[in-house]
Amino acid sequence: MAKVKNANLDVCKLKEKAKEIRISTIKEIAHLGKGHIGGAMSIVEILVYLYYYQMNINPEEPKMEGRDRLVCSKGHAGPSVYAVLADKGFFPKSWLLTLNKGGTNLPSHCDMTKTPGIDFTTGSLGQGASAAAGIALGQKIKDEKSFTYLILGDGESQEGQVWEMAEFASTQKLGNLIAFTDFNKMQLDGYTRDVICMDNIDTRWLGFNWHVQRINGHDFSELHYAVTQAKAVKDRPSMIICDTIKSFGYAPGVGTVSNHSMAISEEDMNNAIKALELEG
Ligand SMILES: Cc1ncc(C[n+]2csc(CCOP(=O)(O)OP(=O)(O)O)c2C)c(N)n1
Ligand SMILES: [Mg+2]
Repeated sequence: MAKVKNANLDVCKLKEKAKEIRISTIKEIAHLGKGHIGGAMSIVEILVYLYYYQMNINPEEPKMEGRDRLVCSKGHAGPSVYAVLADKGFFPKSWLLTLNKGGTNLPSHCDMTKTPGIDFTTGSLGQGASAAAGIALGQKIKDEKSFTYLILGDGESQEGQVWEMAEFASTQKLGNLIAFTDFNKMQLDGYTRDVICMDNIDTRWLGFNWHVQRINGHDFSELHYAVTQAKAVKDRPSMIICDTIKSFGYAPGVGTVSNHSMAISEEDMNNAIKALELEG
């Protein structure tokens, strides 16, 4: 994958932001005691690139007409989405420590009726895909210049609903729909390869006539190149397959399939934050 040198793309700043978002995410989950650390950590760079570089949004007016939308269809990644939304100013950062507690506005899975900045409620895997295609079609009918960004899990992509959406979105020529697959090779309690193998995921999307790219999902230059290419394709939706590491940045979860939802103690949290800060 080509890397783009763009004077406006400050990779150092984005990396610093990704580290901050990881720290906030770990704190949220540690405060609750347990949560979906693995899948939240693997999409941090995708979220940071979109929210801090690409998306036209307004935290003062979360439902602004004509805004870009993001549907995190793997709704269990809520904690890292919330860390970003709080940092952008959609709601006070103090809310982060209420994650999934009684009366919270930040449930474990994304909920558009509770959290400012969440564009669609997700958690039932596959459904966010259809919602995103519907939103993108609406934008197209209204002749908006905006984009809909969709984040799918690789385990989630075993859902038949995802492929129904794939067919629909290409038939409708939704050039304004840009999807990412968080290809971290793991799902709830095992390797994706051992459940329904996704090794041919690129050719599957190509088969549904999507524009397909494959990148390192933790590399901001590659993300920038891929999204720039995707935005230029007007007659087809785009899929950016992101090779990622589940639990990236939270070492106790890396390399183990028990990283889907983990207990995080105060000591674990402090060690993880220290490790991230030492990274430089
Ligand atoms: C329709 C549906 N079936 C099952 C689940 C339970 N579930 C939650 S997360 C998950 C695994 C998803 O794997 P993947 O999409 O790879 O996401 P990752 O864990 O890598 O973030 C499952 C099976 C669900 N939320 N929705
Ligand atoms: Mg996965």
